[in-house]
Amino acid sequence: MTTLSALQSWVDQVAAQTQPDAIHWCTGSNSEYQQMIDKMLADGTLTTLNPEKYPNCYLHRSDPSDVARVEHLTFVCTSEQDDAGPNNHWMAPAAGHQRIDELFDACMQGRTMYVIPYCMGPIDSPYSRCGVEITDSPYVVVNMKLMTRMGNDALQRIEKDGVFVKGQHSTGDLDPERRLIMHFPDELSIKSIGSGYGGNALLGKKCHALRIASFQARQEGWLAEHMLIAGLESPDGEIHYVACAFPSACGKTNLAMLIPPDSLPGWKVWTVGDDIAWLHLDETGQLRAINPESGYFGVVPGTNELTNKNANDMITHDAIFTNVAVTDDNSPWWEGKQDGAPATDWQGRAFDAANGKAAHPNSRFTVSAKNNAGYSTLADAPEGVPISAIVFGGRRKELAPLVYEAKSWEHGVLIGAGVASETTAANIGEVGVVRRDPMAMKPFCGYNFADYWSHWLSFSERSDKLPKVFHVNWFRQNSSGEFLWPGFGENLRVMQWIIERCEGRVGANETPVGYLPDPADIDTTDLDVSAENLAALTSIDKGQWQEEMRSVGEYLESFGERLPEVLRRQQQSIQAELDS
Ligand code: GTP
Ligand code: SPV
Ligand code: MN
Repeated sequence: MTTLSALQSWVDQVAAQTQPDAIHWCTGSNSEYQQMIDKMLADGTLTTLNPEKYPNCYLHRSDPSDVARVEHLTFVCTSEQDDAGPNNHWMAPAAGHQRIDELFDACMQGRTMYVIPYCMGPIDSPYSRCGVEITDSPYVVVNMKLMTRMGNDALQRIEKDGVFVKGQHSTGDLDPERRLIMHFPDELSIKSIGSGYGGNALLGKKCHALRIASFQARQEGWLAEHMLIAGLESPDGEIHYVACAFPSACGKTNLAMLIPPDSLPGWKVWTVGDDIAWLHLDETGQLRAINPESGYFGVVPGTNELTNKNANDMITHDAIFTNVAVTDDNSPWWEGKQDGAPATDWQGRAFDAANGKAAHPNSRFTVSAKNNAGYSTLADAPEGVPISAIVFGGRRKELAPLVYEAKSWEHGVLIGAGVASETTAANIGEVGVVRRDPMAMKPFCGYNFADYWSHWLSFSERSDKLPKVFHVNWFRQNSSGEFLWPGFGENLRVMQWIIERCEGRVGANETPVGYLPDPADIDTTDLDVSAENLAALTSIDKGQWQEEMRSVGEYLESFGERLPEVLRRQQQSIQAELDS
């Protein structure tokens, strides 16, 4: 079914191993999508949602044990353990293959094997990279159709390029004891079994576009990052593009689709991407970004008309919902939805608050980017968009101010390396525990973080036009657990300050940890935040920061001799300044 013998022989080999009843090469057509949907409606994998209110929307209820990524079962298999680093679970490649291949043996008997050629990035972009996912899950096929450029066009490019990332996936028996996600960066290959969930199963996304791509990006001089890309259009029509790295379920989709508050007339926000950015220096030294994806796999809870109108609108048609609740008129329902009430919970049981939330906290929507009213016209541009600012962020009740700016690129890399955030339901495991999540890439960097930071640092040798670097925190709380900052659309006020800093139009207060805004420089027109809260949001607590910088120092040292000296010196000088 392909002229590329490397692809045909790999497909043959996987078929021989997994023994499917049939093999289907995906074309990416709309009729193929509908065929897959119909098949899943027939076997109960999907149900139809209210066709008047939610046309072409479907609900998938996953196995209750299969609702999130599984970092503890995710491995990077490099020949040397040090190359994967302390930030990854590691297995030697031969051992990794052996362990997972046992699970793949004959696992597709009675099933159809789907071959999905896909292109991450605009089909005609030099920055794009292709892959082929083999899967026995029609749910994966339809999600890949919504999320990537998939099918015949991608296959043509693969046949032309001659290179592709191999992704082998099966849902297996969904037993968490037989679930593994393995990456073989040297072979450009991924093997994943035992899960049908997004990041574990849609191999173009986290497995390819972050773990494998970050590994390739280091060798080739670019960056693959867990970042949204948004264009912020000011009333004079100028658009500044920003790339923002926040950990999973910490606000990327929401910021990428932001609707400005009424008190900031004339502003518009355009979505280029909501989860992943591939960043390259162009020949002038300008950093440019493409979004390798063409759809969204977003957190449902909290989405509504007020928090994220664009997302709320785009999921009213042609969307797949996973693990949400359902109302008695068969509409999807989730915590934070403004209307209706749950009749059935995410597991299909009659809703009972004693069982916990109605929708799973990590319930997700899948939609094509075409559904987004704010989709940027440049999202398909092969050359990507120029980046004015890089913004790191985390979910922190305490410590981190609303916004601060790095004093240099090197300082910015330290800020990124020191990002910490409360864990969320996007991964199976404890929620709400603060952990280091450098550049929001803790679960996604395909190699040793120490080498990754060296790679980041090397960009200042290659360009004198790098974007400014910032850190934001929308999640500060008071002692009663209330947010100090309203967040969502109001975050534009902070992004405005960031743009003004990039343009050199506004001053800032210098502190040892970075430049902070003067509260008077944040536009607070019609904003309901007390002067006291704003002061707390725009200042640092010296004692807490002394402790934080010590902890960042200890964390960095845990990477041993690979830690770049420049980063160590950055940390030490800030520590010394705080201690003086
Ligand atoms: P992934 O898809 O997991 O990578 O997550 P993401 O970074 O795109 O997170 P998303 O925008 O989906 O937000 C996750 C949760 O945080 C949702 O429940 C949002 O409603 C909530 N959230 C987003 N932005 C804000 C904010 O500014 N303030 C507050 N309080 N909550 C927010
Ligand atoms: C995340 O967990 O960061 C996500 C969802 O964006 S998943 O694609 O499952 O990784
Ligand atoms: Mn993500």
